[in-house]
Amino acid sequence: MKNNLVLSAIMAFTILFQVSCTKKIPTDLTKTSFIPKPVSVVATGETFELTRSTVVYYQEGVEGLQQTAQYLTVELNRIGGITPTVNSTAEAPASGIYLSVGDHGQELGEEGYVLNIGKKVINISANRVAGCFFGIQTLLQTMPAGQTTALPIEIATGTIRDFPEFGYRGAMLDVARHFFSVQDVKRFIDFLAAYKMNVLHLHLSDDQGWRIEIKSWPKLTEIGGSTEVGGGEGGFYTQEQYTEIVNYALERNITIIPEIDMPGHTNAALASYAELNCNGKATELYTGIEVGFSTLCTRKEITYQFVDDVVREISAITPGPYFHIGGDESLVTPLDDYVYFINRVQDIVVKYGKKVIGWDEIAHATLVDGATVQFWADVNNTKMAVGKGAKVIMSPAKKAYLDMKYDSTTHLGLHWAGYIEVDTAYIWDPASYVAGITKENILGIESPLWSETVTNIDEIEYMAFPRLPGYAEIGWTAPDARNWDEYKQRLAQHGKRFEAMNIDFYRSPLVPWEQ
Ligand code: IFG
Repeated sequence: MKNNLVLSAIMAFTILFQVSCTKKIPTDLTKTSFIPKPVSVVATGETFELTRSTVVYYQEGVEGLQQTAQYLTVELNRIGGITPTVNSTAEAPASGIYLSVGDHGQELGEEGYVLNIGKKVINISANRVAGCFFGIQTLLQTMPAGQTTALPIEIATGTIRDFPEFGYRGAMLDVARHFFSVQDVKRFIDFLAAYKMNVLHLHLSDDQGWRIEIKSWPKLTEIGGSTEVGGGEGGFYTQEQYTEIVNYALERNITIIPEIDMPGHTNAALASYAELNCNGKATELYTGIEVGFSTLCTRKEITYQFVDDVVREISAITPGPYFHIGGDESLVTPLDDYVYFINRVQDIVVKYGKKVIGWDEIAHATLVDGATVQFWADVNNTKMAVGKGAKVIMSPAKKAYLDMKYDSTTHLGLHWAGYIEVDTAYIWDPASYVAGITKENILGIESPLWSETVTNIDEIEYMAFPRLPGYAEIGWTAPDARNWDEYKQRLAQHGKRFEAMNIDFYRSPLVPWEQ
């Protein structure tokens, strides 16, 4: 009997010893594969234990901080199945997770943060609530990506001080060539939030589809929203659904920028209203992928009533400061008509309180104060725009177009701008990409995903991952702190995160994905 007891004790101890050895307790915060790479990470070699009793506190009297604390609890529930209490507090708690806002100096700016992980208290503090949100994204990357039942979640202690290189870090989703549901757009927003991007540009209209309800011009969606590339059923967002997307993005510190592309890329509108055509005849709906064949009638007054109504209605439900007027590939609009049109449309956008963004071709017009051009292909347009006082969003097709194939074997995407493997997408610096366009001229970076060949969320994921985190890092991390050989090791660690989020990503052979 005695021997059995001794044997059982030895077995129990052995199992306990093995378990404690296999569950590596993290103590070196600098070993975490953060993307974007933070400005500074200092480890203090201990461990914070996140348990069912961990409380989330937020500094009382700071607008928006409670919502950010709620966001954190939703994420903690997704990861660890815990439902932390959320409490406001006048001062720092002795334990738990604590969000606070204070004066951390000019260097941290509007989006920087300090993440202090102590043994008992994790404090995320910033000049603004947005900084706390981005600090949460960093904290989440110290935890398992997917659902874990192994509590406590152990987090290595230390201090991270961080702030972004550019204030505009975004992606564009073309919902016109192929339509994507509100749910799909929200999932795309989740991807942007996870990597500290803060802009989603929605390409809401094109030759193949009109995707946003305009109450004063109902046929834009009744007819213009009724199909898509390939002849599918298309679709559109009601203004209520658009507002749902805007609010979902706002909760994640993401600004929605609506684009109505004009005067070219307008066949869906021209098919919806005969009077918008110079010959007074509605065009046929178009489901191919050619570009440059359509134009609004730039010398008809009804065109400007149309634009005024569209800009007014969309601006009224867009809290963000920008309205994107497109302006690309107006190949059948005579230049003087194009310039006349762009000049008038800019005034309409300003009238409704928004700042103008346009593709780089709008540089041919007289740019209003505060106008921004989105560089995609023409260096001379972009330099002309800077010469007229405009800022630049860097979206070089050769580097940043998410619809470009990875290589010649990629079954989705186009390759007119070249193949963009994960290294090509990462190894470039927006501030030196175009001679004469410097950091001072640049608002930031945006990676457009055009959807001629992309038809559903799985295909969106395949084209966006793993390149999107690289664009997020280019927008956040200083160029001298970025290096492909070092980055790819961190990216490899995020493969597990992509899997945990059920992201159908391209397993590039250039990345040493962790098995
Ligand atoms: N260029 C067109 C897009 C799209 C794209 C596909 C811009 C600004 C090629 N315009 O990029 O509408 O067709 O890669």
